[in-house]
Amino acid sequence: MKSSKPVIGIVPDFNEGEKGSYSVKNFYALRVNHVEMINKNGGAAIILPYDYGLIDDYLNSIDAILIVGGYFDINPKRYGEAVHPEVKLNEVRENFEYAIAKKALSKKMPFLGICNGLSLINVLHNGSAIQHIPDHNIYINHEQSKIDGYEDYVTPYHDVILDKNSKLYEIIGREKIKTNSSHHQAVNKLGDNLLISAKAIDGIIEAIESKDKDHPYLVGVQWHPEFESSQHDTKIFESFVNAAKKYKLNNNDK
Ligand SMILES: [Mn+2]
Repeated sequence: MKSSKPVIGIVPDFNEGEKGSYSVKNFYALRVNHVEMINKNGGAAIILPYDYGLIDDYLNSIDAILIVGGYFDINPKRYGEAVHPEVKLNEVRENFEYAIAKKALSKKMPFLGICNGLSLINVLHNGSAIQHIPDHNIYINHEQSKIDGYEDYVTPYHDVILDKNSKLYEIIGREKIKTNSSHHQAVNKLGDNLLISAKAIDGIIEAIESKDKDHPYLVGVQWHPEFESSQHDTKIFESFVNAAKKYKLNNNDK
Protein backbone atom coordinates (compact mmCIF):
# COMPACT_ATOMS: atom_id res chain seq x y z
CA MET A 1 0.00 0.00 0.00
CA LYS A 2 1.49 3.34 -1.04
CA SER A 3 0.58 5.72 1.72
CA SER A 4 2.25 8.92 2.85
CA LYS A 5 1.22 8.00 6.39
CA PRO A 6 2.44 4.99 8.38
CA VAL A 7 0.08 2.09 7.74
CA ILE A 8 -1.06 0.22 10.81
CA GLY A 9 -2.62 -3.20 10.38
CA ILE A 10 -5.32 -4.30 12.77
CA VAL A 11 -6.49 -7.90 13.05
CA PRO A 12 -10.28 -7.87 13.43
CA ASP A 13 -12.35 -10.16 15.62
CA PHE A 14 -13.88 -13.27 14.07
CA ASN A 15 -17.49 -14.23 14.72
CA GLU A 16 -19.36 -17.30 13.58
CA GLY A 17 -22.52 -16.45 11.69
CA GLU A 18 -25.65 -16.94 13.71
CA LYS A 19 -29.35 -16.33 13.23
CA GLY A 20 -30.35 -13.09 14.94
CA SER A 21 -26.78 -11.69 14.97
CA TYR A 22 -25.17 -9.39 12.34
CA SER A 23 -25.08 -12.22 9.78
CA VAL A 24 -25.91 -15.89 9.36
CA LYS A 25 -22.52 -16.12 7.61
CA ASN A 26 -19.21 -15.67 9.46
CA PHE A 27 -18.18 -12.06 9.92
CA TYR A 28 -15.32 -9.85 11.13
CA ALA A 29 -15.79 -7.15 13.75
CA LEU A 30 -13.75 -4.24 15.07
CA ARG A 31 -14.71 -1.32 17.27
CA VAL A 32 -14.32 1.94 15.38
CA ASN A 33 -12.49 3.64 18.26
CA HIS A 34 -9.32 1.64 17.44
CA VAL A 35 -9.25 3.09 13.92
CA GLU A 36 -10.09 6.60 15.14
CA MET A 37 -7.26 6.60 17.67
CA ILE A 38 -4.73 5.56 15.02
CA ASN A 39 -5.95 7.94 12.34
CA LYS A 40 -6.25 11.01 14.52
CA ASN A 41 -2.70 10.45 15.77
CA GLY A 42 -1.28 10.46 12.23
CA GLY A 43 -1.56 6.86 11.11
CA ALA A 44 -3.59 5.09 8.43
CA ALA A 45 -5.36 2.06 9.87
CA ILE A 46 -6.16 -0.95 7.71
CA ILE A 47 -7.98 -4.13 8.67
CA LEU A 48 -6.31 -7.45 7.90
CA PRO A 49 -8.66 -10.27 6.87
CA TYR A 50 -7.63 -13.79 7.88
CA ASP A 51 -5.60 -15.21 5.01
CA TYR A 52 -2.55 -17.26 5.99
CA GLY A 53 -1.18 -17.00 2.44
CA LEU A 54 -1.09 -13.21 2.71
CA ILE A 55 0.69 -12.82 6.06
CA ASP A 56 4.08 -12.05 4.49
CA ASP A 57 2.51 -9.56 2.07
CA TYR A 58 0.64 -7.89 4.93
CA LEU A 59 3.77 -7.54 7.02
CA ASN A 60 5.72 -6.12 4.08
CA SER A 61 2.96 -3.56 3.48
CA ILE A 62 2.36 -2.29 7.02
CA ASP A 63 4.56 -0.24 9.36
CA ALA A 64 3.08 -1.51 12.63
CA ILE A 65 0.60 -4.05 13.93
CA LEU A 66 -2.16 -3.67 16.50
CA ILE A 67 -3.67 -6.70 18.23
CA VAL A 68 -6.86 -5.70 20.02
CA GLY A 69 -8.95 -7.12 22.84
CA GLY A 70 -11.78 -9.56 22.39
CA TYR A 71 -14.40 -11.56 24.23
CA PHE A 72 -12.21 -14.66 24.34
CA ASP A 73 -9.10 -16.11 25.97
CA ILE A 74 -6.02 -17.77 24.54
CA ASN A 75 -6.29 -21.54 24.82
CA PRO A 76 -4.40 -22.45 28.04
CA LYS A 77 -3.01 -25.52 26.23
CA ARG A 78 -0.60 -23.06 24.64
CA TYR A 79 1.06 -22.63 28.03
CA GLY A 80 0.53 -26.19 29.21
CA GLU A 81 -2.60 -25.84 31.37
CA ALA A 82 -6.08 -27.34 31.25
CA VAL A 83 -8.95 -25.08 30.18
CA HIS A 84 -10.68 -23.31 33.09
CA PRO A 85 -14.52 -23.43 32.91
CA GLU A 86 -14.70 -19.61 32.68
CA VAL A 87 -12.39 -19.52 29.66
CA LYS A 88 -14.03 -18.60 26.33
CA LEU A 89 -12.22 -19.77 23.24
CA ASN A 90 -12.13 -18.32 19.73
CA GLU A 91 -9.63 -20.56 18.04
CA VAL A 92 -10.19 -19.25 14.51
CA ARG A 93 -9.07 -15.82 15.68
CA GLU A 94 -6.41 -17.13 18.06
CA ASN A 95 -4.72 -19.25 15.38
CA PHE A 96 -4.55 -16.42 12.87
CA GLU A 97 -3.33 -13.89 15.43
CA TYR A 98 -0.75 -16.36 16.68
CA ALA A 99 0.63 -16.85 13.16
CA ILE A 100 0.75 -13.18 12.17
CA ALA A 101 2.00 -11.95 15.55
CA LYS A 102 4.82 -14.50 15.62
CA LYS A 103 6.08 -13.25 12.26
CA ALA A 104 5.60 -9.60 13.24
CA LEU A 105 7.72 -10.19 16.34
CA SER A 106 10.49 -11.79 14.30
CA LYS A 107 10.51 -8.73 12.00
CA LYS A 108 10.84 -6.40 15.01
CA MET A 109 8.15 -4.06 13.76
CA PRO A 110 6.21 -1.76 16.09
CA PHE A 111 3.63 -3.86 17.92
CA LEU A 112 0.92 -2.73 20.31
CA GLY A 113 -1.14 -5.34 22.13
CA ILE A 114 -4.31 -4.39 23.93
CA CYS A 115 -5.84 -6.79 26.50
CA ASN A 116 -5.86 -10.06 24.52
CA GLY A 117 -2.98 -8.53 22.54
CA LEU A 118 -0.95 -8.27 25.76
CA SER A 119 -1.73 -11.95 26.56
CA LEU A 120 -0.65 -12.91 23.05
CA ILE A 121 2.70 -11.12 23.42
CA ASN A 122 3.23 -12.81 26.78
CA VAL A 123 2.29 -16.33 25.62
CA LEU A 124 4.42 -15.95 22.47
CA HIS A 125 7.37 -15.31 24.81
CA ASN A 126 6.58 -18.48 26.82
CA GLY A 127 4.55 -16.73 29.49
CA SER A 128 1.28 -17.89 31.04
CA ALA A 129 -1.99 -16.35 32.25
CA ILE A 130 -3.99 -16.24 35.45
CA GLN A 131 -7.02 -17.92 33.87
CA HIS A 132 -9.72 -16.34 36.03
CA ILE A 133 -8.89 -13.45 38.36
CA PRO A 134 -12.09 -13.82 40.50
CA ASP A 135 -10.79 -17.23 41.70
CA HIS A 136 -8.19 -15.38 43.76
CA ASN A 137 -9.61 -13.14 46.45
CA ILE A 138 -6.39 -11.18 46.87
CA TYR A 139 -7.29 -9.27 43.70
CA ILE A 140 -9.81 -6.49 43.19
CA ASN A 141 -12.58 -6.69 40.60
CA HIS A 142 -11.08 -5.95 37.15
CA GLU A 143 -14.41 -5.96 35.26
CA GLN A 144 -15.45 -2.34 35.70
CA SER A 145 -18.76 -2.89 33.86
CA LYS A 146 -19.93 -4.69 37.02
CA ILE A 147 -19.69 -1.45 39.02
CA ASP A 148 -22.31 1.30 38.60
CA GLY A 149 -20.92 4.47 37.07
CA TYR A 150 -18.01 2.73 35.38
CA GLU A 151 -19.82 0.84 32.62
CA ASP A 152 -18.72 3.09 29.76
CA TYR A 153 -14.94 2.38 29.80
CA VAL A 154 -14.44 6.12 29.27
CA THR A 155 -14.45 6.60 33.04
CA PRO A 156 -11.07 5.52 34.46
CA TYR A 157 -11.56 2.85 37.10
CA HIS A 158 -8.43 1.70 38.93
CA ASP A 159 -4.95 3.01 39.70
CA VAL A 160 -1.95 1.70 37.81
CA ILE A 161 1.63 2.20 39.01
CA LEU A 162 4.27 2.53 36.32
CA ASP A 163 7.85 1.33 36.58
CA LYS A 164 10.13 4.35 36.23
CA ASN A 165 12.62 2.33 34.18
CA SER A 166 10.11 1.37 31.51
CA LYS A 167 9.44 2.65 28.02
CA LEU A 168 5.81 3.09 29.06
CA TYR A 169 6.92 5.53 31.76
CA GLU A 170 8.94 7.39 29.12
CA ILE A 171 5.78 7.60 27.01
CA ILE A 172 3.35 8.62 29.75
CA GLY A 173 5.67 10.51 32.10
CA ARG A 174 3.70 9.71 35.24
CA GLU A 175 4.28 7.14 37.97
CA LYS A 176 0.62 6.69 38.80
CA ILE A 177 -2.31 6.85 36.40
CA LYS A 178 -5.92 5.73 36.39
CA THR A 179 -7.12 3.40 33.65
CA ASN A 180 -10.23 1.52 32.66
CA SER A 181 -10.37 -2.24 33.24
CA SER A 182 -12.22 -5.03 31.42
CA HIS A 183 -10.50 -8.36 31.91
CA HIS A 184 -10.86 -11.59 33.87
CA GLN A 185 -7.36 -12.79 33.02
CA ALA A 186 -3.90 -11.33 33.54
CA VAL A 187 -0.23 -12.26 33.19
CA ASN A 188 0.81 -15.08 35.52
CA LYS A 189 4.31 -16.14 34.48
CA LEU A 190 5.98 -13.26 32.64
CA GLY A 191 7.35 -14.25 29.24
CA ASP A 192 11.07 -14.36 28.42
CA ASN A 193 12.77 -11.12 27.43
CA LEU A 194 9.83 -9.04 28.67
CA LEU A 195 9.59 -6.65 31.57
CA ILE A 196 6.69 -5.46 33.66
CA SER A 197 5.98 -1.81 32.87
CA ALA A 198 3.00 -1.34 35.18
CA LYS A 199 0.90 -3.02 37.85
CA ALA A 200 -2.49 -2.32 39.42
CA ILE A 201 -2.56 -1.61 43.15
CA ASP A 202 -3.41 -5.26 43.87
CA GLY A 203 -0.33 -6.50 42.02
CA ILE A 204 -2.08 -7.52 38.79
CA ILE A 205 0.26 -6.89 35.85
CA GLU A 206 -1.28 -4.16 33.69
CA ALA A 207 1.45 -3.54 31.10
CA ILE A 208 4.47 -5.34 29.65
CA GLU A 209 7.11 -4.46 27.10
CA SER A 210 10.22 -5.80 25.41
CA LYS A 211 13.46 -5.86 27.38
CA ASP A 212 15.25 -5.60 24.06
CA LYS A 213 16.49 -2.02 23.68
CA ASP A 214 16.81 -2.55 19.91
CA HIS A 215 13.13 -3.28 19.51
CA PRO A 216 11.45 -0.13 18.15
CA TYR A 217 8.20 -0.65 20.07
CA LEU A 218 6.73 -3.73 21.72
CA VAL A 219 4.16 -2.75 24.32
CA GLY A 220 1.19 -4.61 25.78
CA VAL A 221 -1.45 -2.98 27.96
CA GLN A 222 -4.15 -4.84 29.84
CA TRP A 223 -6.54 -1.89 29.81
CA HIS A 224 -8.27 -0.38 26.76
CA PRO A 225 -6.57 2.88 25.71
CA GLU A 226 -8.77 3.05 22.57
CA PHE A 227 -11.54 4.44 24.80
CA GLU A 228 -9.24 7.38 25.57
CA SER A 229 -10.29 7.55 29.19
CA SER A 230 -7.42 10.03 29.82
CA GLN A 231 -4.65 11.86 27.98
CA HIS A 232 -2.34 9.00 28.98
CA ASP A 233 -4.23 6.76 26.57
CA THR A 234 -3.73 9.31 23.79
CA LYS A 235 0.02 9.23 24.45
CA ILE A 236 0.09 5.47 23.95
CA PHE A 237 -1.40 5.75 20.45
CA GLU A 238 0.71 8.81 19.64
CA SER A 239 3.93 7.01 20.57
CA PHE A 240 2.84 3.89 18.68
CA VAL A 241 2.11 5.83 15.48
CA ASN A 242 5.42 7.71 15.86
CA ALA A 243 7.26 4.38 16.12
CA ALA A 244 5.47 3.29 12.92
CA LYS A 245 6.61 6.52 11.21
CA LYS A 246 10.23 5.78 12.11
CA TYR A 247 9.87 2.18 10.98
CA LYS A 248 8.47 3.38 7.65
CA LEU A 249 11.40 5.78 7.16
CA ASN A 250 13.93 3.03 7.89
CA ASN A 251 12.23 0.63 5.48
CA ASN A 252 11.38 3.06 2.70
CA ASP A 253 12.85 0.84 -0.02
CA LYS A 254 9.74 -1.36 0.00
MN1 LIG B 1 -7.26 -4.07 35.41
